[in-house]
Amino acid sequence: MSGQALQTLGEFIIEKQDDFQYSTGELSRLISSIRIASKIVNREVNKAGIADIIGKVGKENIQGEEQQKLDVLANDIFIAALSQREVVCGIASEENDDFIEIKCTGNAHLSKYVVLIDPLDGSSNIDVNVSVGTIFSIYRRVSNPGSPVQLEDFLQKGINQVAAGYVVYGSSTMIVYTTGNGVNGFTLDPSIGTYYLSHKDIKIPTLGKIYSINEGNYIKFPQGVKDYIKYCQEEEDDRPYTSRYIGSLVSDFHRNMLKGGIYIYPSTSQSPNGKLRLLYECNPMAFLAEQAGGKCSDGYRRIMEIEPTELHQRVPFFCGSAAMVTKAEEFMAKAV
Ligand code: AHM
Ligand code: MG
Repeated sequence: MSGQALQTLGEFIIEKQDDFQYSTGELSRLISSIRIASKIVNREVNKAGIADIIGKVGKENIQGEEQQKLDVLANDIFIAALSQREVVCGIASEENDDFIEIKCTGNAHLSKYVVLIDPLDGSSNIDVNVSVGTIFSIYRRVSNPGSPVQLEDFLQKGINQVAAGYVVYGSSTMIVYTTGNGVNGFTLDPSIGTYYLSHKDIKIPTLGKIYSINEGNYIKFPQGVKDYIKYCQEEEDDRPYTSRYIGSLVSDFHRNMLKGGIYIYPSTSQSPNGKLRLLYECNPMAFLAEQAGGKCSDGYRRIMEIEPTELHQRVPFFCGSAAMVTKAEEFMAKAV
């Protein structure tokens, strides 16, 4: 039997190390740490149904939402992996009010990277056995190396991202990431705990046939979004489009990346900035989408050019196939 050997994520990281300005290996080590933490979280997510770790922990996060136990666990696992291995100088997590400064014993206070992470997105889906995910975003710090990490290191525009990615804990577990040279996806072989390159150089179709939005909120949507939804439903050309909404951003985004489609979480009359967080969810997804040839905006502006003002800032989100996002923007502009 002949055939090309499968490439593991570990091999891929080493091979790509020389492609970028990060040949010190620091970014490679950081991505390796995320890879390891994701396997531990995967193990916990997989046994959630039997391990009595589902349920509410009784605490609320900064947005006033109830955290579930697995969120807390995933948060702890990623923070431990990143801080113990001394690969970052700071971490901001959707689950923590403030950023964490990594005080290190070795040289790590000189580490130049910060990580922003949503450790377990879509956690309301856990207790019904629907896929959840981890989203991460990596920046170079802007303050002086060696000094304590500052808020300004985290409040950077998305265009400054060095790397971003997500893990989807689905029917298969996958890690999909970019370091600014295209997007690659790796599927976990759970029997040996190894990720293999399975989706090389992912490109999102320019035009898809899927729209993903929580239509239950229709009445609260801006007119431009209502008009775009009607457009998606019209019988004309290649429409109507198919509606698919899991309610787990990573899964909805992943499907649309592979098949083509648009994901929208718009502003609503109750939440003028929508629900999703610019730093933990929208910027990393925008980096991935653009690297795959797609597009992301808040309905008017490119997501990655928005100047962040606070860690937990929310923003309306239109993301996916470029032609579909452009069309939705046209409806937004017309409705103003
Ligand atoms: P979370 O970070 O609290 O899990 O919320 C984000 C999730 C996304 O995964 C998903 O796309 C969205 O919330 C669904 O929200 P809604 O139930 O309002 O449609
Ligand atoms: Mg989230």
